[in-house]
Amino acid sequence: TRLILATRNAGKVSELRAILSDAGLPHELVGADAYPEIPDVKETGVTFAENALLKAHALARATGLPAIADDSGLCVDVLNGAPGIFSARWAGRHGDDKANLDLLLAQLSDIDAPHRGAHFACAAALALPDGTERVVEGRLPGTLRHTPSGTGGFGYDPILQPEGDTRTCAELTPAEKNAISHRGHAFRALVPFIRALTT
Ligand code: ITT
Ligand code: NA
Repeated sequence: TRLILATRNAGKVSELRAILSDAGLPHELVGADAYPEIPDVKETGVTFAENALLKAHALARATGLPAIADDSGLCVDVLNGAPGIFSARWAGRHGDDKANLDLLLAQLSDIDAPHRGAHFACAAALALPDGTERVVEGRLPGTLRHTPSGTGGFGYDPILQPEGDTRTCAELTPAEKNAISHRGHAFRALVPFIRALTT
């Protein structure tokens, strides 16, 4: 079976391919870029789960194939959960990882270590063309560094230090990150539903 990955974020696509192939799914995974004629859906939801479902339903309806999507972001304790669902456009331009990270660091420059708690959150959604849906969530708790470190991953990885580790997410190998990440947890929880509903 073909399974469409409803994302245009290259960092997510590579993580999802690894997570889903480690889970032994027999599906052929196709990125949304294989369907350039299908417009991106507006992320009008107010939660990660709502946005993930919006993206998955839009692509399932448009392609007639099962689709999976993720909506994810960084939730900072001292900012009451912001940037949250606005993580990809925190500095204004959608997907400008460097500007987003620089702005967040500037906003937190006066906050000292004990108050720099944060977590990555991910909602993983499956939608079928007939409207069937499943959505699950995962988290990665940690603290925020004052300066970026590491070159792996994407987005806010260079500043999030996972609980119990001394490195940032950008200093982990892809396999190490997937083992503990919000996206890893969420999609491993979605795998049984993918198996049951699409194979
Ligand atoms: P799609 O909507 O096409 O999937 P997107 O990048 O717009 O791609 P989101 O709306 O879910 O995706 O925004 C996610 C943002 O949250 C992303 O741009 C990063 O800034 C941040 N983020 C999510 N997961 C992350 C991770 O594993 N590591 C670092 N930053 C992450
Ligand atoms: Na989003």
